[in-house]
This record gives sequence, C-alpha cells and structure tokens, in this order.
Amino acid sequence: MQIKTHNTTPYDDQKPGTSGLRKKVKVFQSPNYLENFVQSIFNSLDDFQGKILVLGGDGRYFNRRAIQVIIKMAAANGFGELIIGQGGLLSTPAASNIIRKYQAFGGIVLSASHNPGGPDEDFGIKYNVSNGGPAPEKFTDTLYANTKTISTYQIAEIDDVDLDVIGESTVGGLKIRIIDSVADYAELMAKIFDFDLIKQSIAAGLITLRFDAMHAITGPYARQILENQLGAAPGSVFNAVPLEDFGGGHPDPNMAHAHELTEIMFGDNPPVFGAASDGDGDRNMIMGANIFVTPSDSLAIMAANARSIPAYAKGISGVARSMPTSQAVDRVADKLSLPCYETPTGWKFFGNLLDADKITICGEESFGSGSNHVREKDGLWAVLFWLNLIARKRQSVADIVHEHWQKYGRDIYCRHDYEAVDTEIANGILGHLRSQLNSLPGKSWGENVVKYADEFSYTDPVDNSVSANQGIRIGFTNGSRIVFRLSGTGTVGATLRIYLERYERDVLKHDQDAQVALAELVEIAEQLCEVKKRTGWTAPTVIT
Ligand code: G16
Repeated sequence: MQIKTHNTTPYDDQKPGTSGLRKKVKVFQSPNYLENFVQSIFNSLDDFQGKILVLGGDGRYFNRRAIQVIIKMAAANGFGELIIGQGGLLSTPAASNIIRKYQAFGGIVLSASHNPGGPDEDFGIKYNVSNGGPAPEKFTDTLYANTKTISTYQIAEIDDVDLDVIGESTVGGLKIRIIDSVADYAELMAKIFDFDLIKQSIAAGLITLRFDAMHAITGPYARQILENQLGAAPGSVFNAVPLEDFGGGHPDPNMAHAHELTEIMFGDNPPVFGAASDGDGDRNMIMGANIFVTPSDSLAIMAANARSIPAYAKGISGVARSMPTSQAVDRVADKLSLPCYETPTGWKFFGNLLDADKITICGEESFGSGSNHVREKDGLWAVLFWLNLIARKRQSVADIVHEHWQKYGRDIYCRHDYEAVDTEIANGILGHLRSQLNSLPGKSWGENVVKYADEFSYTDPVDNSVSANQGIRIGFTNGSRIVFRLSGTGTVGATLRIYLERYERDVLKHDQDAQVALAELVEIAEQLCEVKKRTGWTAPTVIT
C-alpha cells in the first residue's frame, strides 16, 4: 500500500457547530476541503494506530464519495480496521451502537441530519469518540485549531472499496468489514423493549401505525423492525427508501416538513400511532390520532413511565434536558425524586452524565430523545418506547398525554425559528438582548413578571468543564420562560430560535391551542428582541 503525503492550505471556516461540521456540498467539494477536515480529526487523536474506526452516513449526496476518501485516509493514517455500514449507510444511533459494541476507537458519521440533501444542499461530518457519542467540546476545539494550521494530509493509493457487498477484505495492513447496517441495531432494540407484547397488540389490531421515514436513513431500519419483526402491515412504513436528495424534501420530523404524516394523523380514520424520523435517524416526532406530542412532553412522559419498559423496569438513575427544552421533565423528576440536569443544546453534553450513570433518559425540544443504550439521540428508540407504552397501558396517545397533564400540569410550549437571517442582524439582536439583561428583573407585562434574565452557562458536573454563552434565558415568576439562541446547525446566514413556554395547572385549560396560549409571550419576545422590526419579516419561517 503506497501512502502519499499531499501539501494543503487551511480553510478558515471549519469550526464544528452543535453537531459536527455542516456546509453546502459545494463547499465540501472545494479542493482538499474534506481531506483537510478528516486529517485534522486524525491529527487531534492519540494512540489510534491499529485500532477500529466505524464509518457510515445517512446516504445523502456525496456520502459515497466522502467514504472512499476517508477509507484511504484512515488506511494511510494507520487505523487497523474499518467497520462500514453496507452501501455506506448507518443511522447515527446505529453508528453509536456499533462503536460501543465492537469497542471501536471512534467513528466518523457523515450527515447533515435534518438539513436537505443533494448537489446544491448540505453535507456534514462529525467525529464520535469511543463511548459512541459526539466528541466533546474539548476535542472539537482542538480539531478546529488543527484545521487552521494544517499543511499536509496523508492518503493511501488504493482502489475504491465495494461498499455494497457484506464481507471482509484486507488492503495493505487494513482490515475492512462491510456489515449489515440494520442487524446490530435491531438486536439492541429487541433487548430494550417488549417486542412480544408490541407484536401481540399489533396483531390484535390494538395498535395501527404509520411511520414516515422521509426518504431518509430510517427506512430500512423501520421496515425491518416495525413491519418484519413486529408485524405492522406492509406499507405502514412509507417514504422508506433512502434517497440522496430525500426526494427533494426537508427530512426534518416536525409538522411543517412531515406534512404527509400530519395529514394522515389529523385526517379521516387515523391510525393509533404515527411517527417520523429525520435524515440520519436520531430525531423523532410522535403523534397519535388527532394529536401531536411535543418533544418536551414526550421526554417527560417517557421519564414518568420508564418502569413500563423492560430495560428500565428497575428504575432510572436520573434525567436531563437541554436548557431550551420545557420544564415538563423537571416536574416528573421532582415527583419521582430523581436528579434532573439542565445542559446546553447539543447531545454531546449528555455524554458525561450518561457515562457516569447520573442519568438514564435525556432529551431535547429539537425532536431528540434517548437513553443510556447508546450515546446519540435515537429516533426509532423513541418510537418503540411509545409503542411499548401504548401496548402496556392499552390507552390512546391522547389519553396518555392528557393523563400526564392531569397529574403534572401542562407546559405549553413552542419554538419560533427565523431561518437564514443576515448574520449581522442576528448578532445585533443578541447584542440588543444582552444589553437589557441587567435591567429586566422586576419588569412586568401583565401577570408576567421577570424573575431572572441571564446568559446560560454550564459547568459539567463530571469533568467541571465550563460552556458559556449557551443562550439567553428570561424567566418569569409564574414559571413562564422565553429563551433566545442562534442555531449551531444551519448552513446559510444565522437562524434565530425563540423558545416559548407557559405552565398551565388548570385541567380545564389543557386543551388550548399552543399558539393562542403563548400569544402574549410571543409579543413580549418581539418587544425584547425586535426580530420582526430588524428583519422586516412578519412571521417566523418555521413554528414547531
Ligand atoms: C443537533 C444536536 C442537538 C441539537 C440540534 C439543534 O441535532 O445534536 O443536540 O438540539 O442539533 O441544534 P441547533 O438549535 O443549534 O440548530 P441534529 O439532529 O441536527 O444532529
């Protein structure tokens, strides 16, 4: 195997965001752009010679090309073995599982998650460490520093590898294993959930379901598990073939983008259960007949009912949520006397808590939830959790949600996104908010009296690392909150996210429409941040 060292010059825009580096495909196709980033990953690692690297992606445009480059670079840099999903496909949670199961040194996951795919759309790459989770900030900081000084990269002069045939081969000293993308993951799910019970409920007609794979990675996983193993009717899983451009859609499982599913669930004769997952299979949207479950409520309901699931029957050690996620899960933790952690946005912040067994279940408002079974959020896991719960409780999704609200109260919640805002305007909005923080406590709008106004900073309780500037929080004495932050996953301009939350104890008011219930907070948010005034826009681009 001949190894070549190429000279290169740094790019100045390779700073990883909330979850790895995400850019337009065209940017990744710039000379040496991908090679620079991959070499910088390897330059940030120690003692990986001869060890295992897992490789896979969500199948979007440029996935296959990038995998061939990474194989050659991994060979040149001295990895001993590559485990690659067939066709170059691995969902993000499946990749996390494989890293853990085969005790790999780490993994490279190729995805831009819920962002659109295709030659003119987005691509992404991130590094996961040996616990199966996204690399922590300390690593991504080193990686970014390396991207700014890189001067050479190594690549092996070998033929492209056939990604489509399962099996083992050796090139130079490098072992390459192409594995079934689904099998290990399906086996793990069967250990966590009561597949027999779910199967019986489906066979008895107690559960009917539709799952929208959005032409993305979960199609093969969902078909295998939901249809082949659990017996859901053929066709229950739709948009099931992963396409390089996701069929031209936006593989983001919310009611705006998974509109086909939404129409089914709010149409005539809806099934008992509906769900969707995103580009790389780590996000989920949960629905029942005529009901959408917010991710924050879903997390709280899962935490409250964890003992109904075989893997968590003995109880859970604690829970965590990202800061902008609603406080619904806090109420469950309080009642069950469980530790509850508030982390910055980004799954990587849950890793230490999970490793130290401080938490078992965690989740985010951004349609992500998961547990200690892997170190990524896991879309199908959440779907199976709900199916297991429905089968155990023999209740509809709506009844489960209403019963939960009755017991804990409802945290009425929604998020307004202003996408692709001019970066200068977005930074101006944040600056304007910052300048008001000291003067806000005590200020009131009707019953909403500001209790605190700050910029969230997190100290990791395991390694004491500090992550500052993680979003602006305005908390009111009645429990309401408004949170502002800029997204770390977009690829065009800046995306301002406004998170709105109001607590309602009164059962008679639980059925209110969230937009109506939150209208007052929306108005306060505008007065504080002036997004409409400063952009000239009249409404958010997406409401979830
Ligand atoms: C990623 C992260 C999540 C985060 C989400 C949104 O998800 O893994 O932890 O909540 O981005 O981040 P932001 O608000 O910064 O856009 P995914 O599914 O895109 O990998």
